[in-house]
Formats: sequence, C-alpha cells, structure tokens
Amino acid sequence: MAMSNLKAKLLEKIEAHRPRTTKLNKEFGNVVIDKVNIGQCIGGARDIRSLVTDISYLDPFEGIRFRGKTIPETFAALPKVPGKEQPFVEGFFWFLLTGEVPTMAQTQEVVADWKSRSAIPAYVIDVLRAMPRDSHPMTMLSAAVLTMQRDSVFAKKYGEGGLKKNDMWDPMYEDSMNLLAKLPPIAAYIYRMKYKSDIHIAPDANLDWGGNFAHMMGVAPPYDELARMYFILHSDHESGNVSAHTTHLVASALSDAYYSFSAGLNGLAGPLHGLANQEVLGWIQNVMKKLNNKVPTKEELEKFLWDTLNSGQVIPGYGHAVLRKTDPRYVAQNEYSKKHLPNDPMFQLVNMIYEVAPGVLTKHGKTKNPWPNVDAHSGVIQWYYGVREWDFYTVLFGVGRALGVLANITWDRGLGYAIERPKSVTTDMLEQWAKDGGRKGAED
Ligand code: CMX
Repeated sequence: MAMSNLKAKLLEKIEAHRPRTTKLNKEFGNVVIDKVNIGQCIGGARDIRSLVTDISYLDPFEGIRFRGKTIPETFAALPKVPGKEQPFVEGFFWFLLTGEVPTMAQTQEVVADWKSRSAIPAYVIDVLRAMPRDSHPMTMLSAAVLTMQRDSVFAKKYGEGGLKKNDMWDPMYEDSMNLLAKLPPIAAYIYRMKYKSDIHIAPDANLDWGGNFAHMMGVAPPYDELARMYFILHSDHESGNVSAHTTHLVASALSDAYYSFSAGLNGLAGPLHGLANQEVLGWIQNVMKKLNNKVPTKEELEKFLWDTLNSGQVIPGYGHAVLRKTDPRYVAQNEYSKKHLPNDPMFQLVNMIYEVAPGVLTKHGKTKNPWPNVDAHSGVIQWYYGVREWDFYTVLFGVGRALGVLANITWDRGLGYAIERPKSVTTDMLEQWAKDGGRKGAED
C-alpha cells in the first residue's frame, strides 16, 4: 500500500529530527539544566524539566502554544470546514504531528483516512453492553480502548520479532490513526446507550470527524462547531499533565497505543484533572438548586465558594499546576459563548464566578494560581446545547486529549525515547540531606 502523505511527511520529519536527539543525548548528556529540591521531590515533581516534546509548550503566563502557535493563531491558520467557522480537527492533527499547517488537500486526505478506519469492532460493542449501565462513561471509554488492544499493529509486529527501533514509529502511527478514527463513534455510542434510550445514529459519510461526532450524538448544529473547537482546545497541554504523562510513561515500556492511552484516560478521570469539568457543572447545579434555580447574587456566590473551601474541597475549574493566569482555553470558550450564548443564565453565572472566585481563593491563601482553567467553562456550553449528562463531560476531554497524546507517543517511538524510570529516595535520606543542607555530591 502506498504511504499516505501524512505518514510520508511524518517520516521525513522524524528522520530529520533524530540526529538532534541523538547528538543531545550522546554529546551533551551531562549538561545540567536543573536542580531538584526536596519540595519538588515530595511535591509532585513540579517544574522539574525532565520531559521532551515539540508538539506543545505551556508558558505559565501565556498559556499553551501548539507547535509554536497560540490558540487564536492555530485556529486562524488551519483549513476550515466548508461553510463553517471552525477548522477541521483532521487538519489540526496533521499540524500537531508534523509542525506544518496542512493544505486543504492534505487535510481531506486525513478526513478520508480516518473515515476508512472508523468502524467500531463488534466485540467493543459487546464489552460496552456487558458493563453495568451505571458504570462511569470514562470507565466505559477506557475499557473500550483497552479491549481493542487485541488489534494493535505494534503489538503484532513486535511479537513477530525483528521490529527495528527506528521503524517502531510506523506501527505506533497506525495504531494511533486507528484509535483516533474510532474514538468519536465509541464516545457517541456510550452516550446514546447510557442516556438516549440505547437508540443509535449511524455515521454520515459526508461529515468530518468533529461533525460526525455531533451527528452521532444526536445534537443539531452548531454543536458540530463546538465539538471541533472542544477537541482542538483539549488536545494537548505539553507532556507533564497526568493524562499526557501517563500515556507517555506506559508507552515508554514499549506498550502499544491502546494500553498507553487507556492508562492516560484513567488519569484524566481523576477529579483534580479532567473530571473537574463534571465537578464544575455539579457545583454550579448545586448552587442553583439551593437557590431554587435562581441565579445567585455575588454575595451569595461568595458564601458558596467559602462553604466549599471550608468543607475541605477544592473549587473545581480553578487553579493550575503550571499556569499563573487565566487559561487561554478558558478565554477561547468565553469568546465563543459571548458570540453564541450571551444571554444564557449559566454562562452569566460562569462569568460571575470569574469575578468572585479569584478574590476568594487569593484570600484563602493556598493556591498559587487563583485563575480559571479549561474545565471552569466547558460544561456550561455543553449544557446549553442540551448535553446535560455532566458525568459524560470528561469523555469529551478524553476524545480531544487523544489527539495530543497519540501524536506524542508516535514521536516518542520516532525518536526512540528511553523507558522512563526516575530514581526514588527514602524519607530517611531526605531528612539527612535536609540536616546537611543538601545532598553531598549533588551537582549544583
Ligand atoms: N480550590 C481550593 N484549593 C486549591 C485550589 C482550588 N481550586 N487549587 C489549589 N488549591 C490548594 C491545593 O489543594 C494545595 O493545598 P494543600 O497545600 O492543602 O495541599 C494548595 O492550594 C497549593 O496548590 P497549588 O500549588 O496552587 O496547585 P497544585 O499544582 O498542587 O494543583 C490543581 C493544581 C489543578 C490540581 C489544583 O489547582 C486544583 O485542585 N484545582 C481544582 C481542580 C481542577 O480544576 N482541576 C483541573 C485542572 C485542569 C485539568 O487538568 O483539567
């Protein structure tokens, strides 16, 4: 079979990049770029520069850049779906994978490629149907991904023997493309099985990846536009966040894309990470319920925020491990909402929380970043379009996150990154080094 243009371009990029990584590793491996302190050691490895990715970079103040472009620059540069404002997710994936903005023809090639790979195996449906119907949709999504591991091209090729290190990116690419193509129909199947009387909608061969997802969800336009924007916004946030790091870590053992991404999804399902988007909606609904569906005043809102903090919970959707300002992914969704749902009461409530919560969190004095992250906004727009089953929201995050993490692990294989294995120490050792004012022999 002839190599697709995307795959050929990726090979060209990997081969051009490989000598850079090899040179850094071999000739400059001892160059010190960081010191690690006890706080970082027990505090979740914050700020330790020990991961490499060229796909996105997160600046604490500027926010995310995909392949060097800010969010507005990314959206402006990519080919748009005809008659729509949002770009093709397929073109965005080309951009993530190669660092080049694709032409419309290149984008259409990925559209066709994903369509040709998108059928869900019958056994995945069997597995989903056999699960208790009240299983969390993230559990279902992760299980569906893991179930498909039996079809991994990488695992098969590796098992046959003779797969050379430099060739490993190829079956990883194939697995990633197969997985990406199937994720929207699987997510929509879970949604309709759980919440829409188990009545399903067949894909429409004329639609793109994002458009087809909206169609299979059974939500009318402009939900397709939202879907495209959501998946792009949630795709990648450099390598250190739990879902990206987990996917990379598991892949580093030469586990295939199915094992790796399923693990990443399990991390995304944590309330401090992707599950925060469902938590935000739950929190907002709780506030509204307590006020008999009345939009709160600022004073009432302030009290609810303090009640949450005083009960030992976090304010979901606020704070971030890296960001130190309002998340540009929040800003992008806010701009969209100003245009498409300006008078929606829940949107107005989100804006009111933005006015009140940073002050409350600052007064509370714990968080290093009192500003909202992506999850503070995402659920409200879903709610507006009628997707009100908020325990499904993290699945939407997961489908989008696949774009970034699968591009990353394809590159991990392309550059032959090592199995990940940081070194641990004991508390006794830390206490000794604390007493000594540092570890003897440590580089400074
Ligand atoms: N509400 C209350 N307290 C908060 C807080 C918030 N939104 N954000 C941080 N804090 C607290 C932390 O719990 C921590 O308290 P302790 O010292 O008692 O442990 C303290 O402030 C310092 O935390 P930090 O250094 O500012 O933040 P971390 O890097 O440790 O954690 C994050 C980052 C996102 C987990 C945290 O801000 C949080 O829990 N936010 C709410 C959940 C959320 O929105 N998560 C989604 C993040 C985006 C995503 O991954 O999807």
